[in-house]
Amino acid sequence: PPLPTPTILNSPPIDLSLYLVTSSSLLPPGRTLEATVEAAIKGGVTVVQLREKALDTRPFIDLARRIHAITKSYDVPLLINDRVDVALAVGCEGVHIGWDDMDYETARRLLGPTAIIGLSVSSLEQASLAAATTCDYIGVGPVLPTPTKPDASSPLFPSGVRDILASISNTRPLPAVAIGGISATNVQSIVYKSRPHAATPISGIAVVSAIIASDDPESASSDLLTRSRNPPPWA
Ligand code: TZP
Ligand code: MG
Repeated sequence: PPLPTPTILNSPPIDLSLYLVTSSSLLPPGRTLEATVEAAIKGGVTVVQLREKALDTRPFIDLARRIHAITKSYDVPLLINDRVDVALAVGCEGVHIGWDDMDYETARRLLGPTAIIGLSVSSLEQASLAAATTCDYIGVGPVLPTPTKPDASSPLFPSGVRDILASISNTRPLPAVAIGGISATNVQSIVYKSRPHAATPISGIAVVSAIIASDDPESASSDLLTRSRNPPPWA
């Protein structure tokens, strides 16, 4: 008989609807990341990833502690990009890692069964590698070209996201967020066009600049959330 679908014992239910990825370098002058994250959560952000490539370990941990105090007070999970050690030091909810970071199994062993661990997926091959782990979700992208990540691989476009979701739908469908170049003007179309036929659609969208660089992160967040939940006018 076919093997039963593995039960994911270690997934806490995570609301991935609106996933904020930080980048302090994109903040408007005079506004702190703390104020930005709090406003974004008030606007509807459901999960925060601290992604601060330019920070050394000590200031990264200090910032992560301050951000975690905020996210925790709203019951929003905080994930750390790349750095399992920083997540452990801070005691936050998990990490987001890619294929040059610590390997998934080691990260899981260090962080424990209840931590949230997300993996980056930019290709069908990475999708199948991720689906073979017990990771909690995948971040799929870049959907569109984006100046925020100049070293990103070539854009997948919504059709590429759709192919990736479809490719793992029979083995281990994973909650997925799309990332890269998503803004208020294209979010509806991206969510709609990336829906695979007969497979699980994306669980949310992840953005950096559309919230971090916005003059009004709270309304930028609520606008993204509302739009992502409604089909485009032409659909
Ligand atoms: N991974 C793929 S694209 C990207 C990351 C971290 C950056 C997305 O930034 P933006 O500003 O939302 O396009
Ligand atoms: Mg990484």
